[in-house]
Amino acid sequence: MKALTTLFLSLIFSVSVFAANAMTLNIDGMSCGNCEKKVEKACMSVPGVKSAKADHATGVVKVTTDGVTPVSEEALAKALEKTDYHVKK
Ligand SMILES: [Cu+2]
Repeated sequence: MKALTTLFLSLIFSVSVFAANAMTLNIDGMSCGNCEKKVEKACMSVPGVKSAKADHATGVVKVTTDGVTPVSEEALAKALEKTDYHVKK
């Protein structure tokens, strides 16, 4: 019974950690695939970011992190400030 409880708790924990590893940001100004690449590159330059997938049609970039390095929305916004795109507040 204890083993089952432990299994359950670790399952819930891993799910919540997984959720914390994904971030979605709304980006202003993307209009084509080239913009997507620039946004993705800027996000990837932030330490701890594992992947970035931008979509200009929805104006969204989905970022996943390595789950070890804390990645703040501020750090991503700062990296994007260097491009022509900005995080929608
Ligand atoms: Cu473009």
